[in-house]
Amino acid sequence: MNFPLHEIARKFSFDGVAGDIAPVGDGLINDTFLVKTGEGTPYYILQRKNRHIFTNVPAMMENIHKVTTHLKKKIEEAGGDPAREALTLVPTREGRLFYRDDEGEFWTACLFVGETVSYDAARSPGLAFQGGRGIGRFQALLSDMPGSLAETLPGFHDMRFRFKQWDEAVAGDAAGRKAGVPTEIAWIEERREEMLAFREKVERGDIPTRVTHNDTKISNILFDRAGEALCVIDLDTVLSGSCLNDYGDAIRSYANTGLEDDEDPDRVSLDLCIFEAYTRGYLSEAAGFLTRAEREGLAFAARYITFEQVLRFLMDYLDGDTYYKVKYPAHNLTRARAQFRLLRCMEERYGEMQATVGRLLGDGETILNHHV
Ligand code: GN1
Ligand code: MG
Repeated sequence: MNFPLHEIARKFSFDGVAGDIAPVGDGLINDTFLVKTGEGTPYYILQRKNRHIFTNVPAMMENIHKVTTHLKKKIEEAGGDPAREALTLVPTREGRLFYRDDEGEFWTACLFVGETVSYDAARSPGLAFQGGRGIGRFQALLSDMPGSLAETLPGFHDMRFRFKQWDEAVAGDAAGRKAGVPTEIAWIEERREEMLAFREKVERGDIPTRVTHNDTKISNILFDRAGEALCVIDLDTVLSGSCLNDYGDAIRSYANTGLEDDEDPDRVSLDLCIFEAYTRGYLSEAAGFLTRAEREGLAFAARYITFEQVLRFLMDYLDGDTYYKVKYPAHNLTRARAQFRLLRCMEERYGEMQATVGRLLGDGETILNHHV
């Protein structure tokens, strides 16, 4: 789609004049652009939010504003650099957190954090350690955020809700694709009970809810030139939820030896070395606040979120690709199959994952004896 990007950029209180505006990133939901300005003025990120998925953009932006305000306060108190270590929203010239164009599209902007590196795969344990540290710190800094967040994406990592959507998608068979994927549908059904059992721990309150990110793939964190985690980005999904989802989603992303949408599932497997490094980094910040139930749930959380992603990709395939952007007709099916391969590896190596977490926490037996 062609948007009048310069006209939209002028709605925001940018320093300098917008020059080159070009697409960046590989998000599956929004459209993201880098806005370059003249010499001596900062660059900006301009985004068109997907309003079919984010049905309440004003509430979402309020959530992000609350989170970034708190992060900046804490970073400043700790002697850090709030402009680089937390996202900075840039308001419109009228002082609003979003601009709504004549077509009803929602646009938002934030500062581009320069001199940083981002990755779409964690190829070294050092990087994985840093990523884990970054998310652990993000959660720790937000652990005393006052007030609450609006529930902008109801049921986001709630498997009961996901299964409700799933049942409707299978029954509706909107794209007429169901008959072609009986094996894949069985993958979901075979795991229904164990997944709901894990979700029940959150529903019962055994696992607490906290301020969490909910989309912790490696591309959503910026690293500095020295390789240290600097700034957590893409805050669209900041919500109140279990911190285990952030951990699990990160393992799904970091410890995959292949791509999320790998066309060759044989390239996909679980890298236990990366798993250990991420966990080590995460625990270096989070061990202090994790409850016993959370510690016990860490390894399974990786299976939970990977399963959720298999379900969501397959569901979108059945629905006729209405949610995720696709590059070819069977893209969502390819994604579901690649993520399923990762899930199978996690199931096979679950004992080792449990043992690793236990060893790192220094209470191996408790964790080892715990079965979901
Ligand atoms: C979506 O658009 P992006 O890449 O930030 C999705 C996540 C998925 C991810 C899979 C709001 O995130 O939940 O894990 O794709 N975001 C939403 O790559 O559904
Ligand atoms: Mg996202």
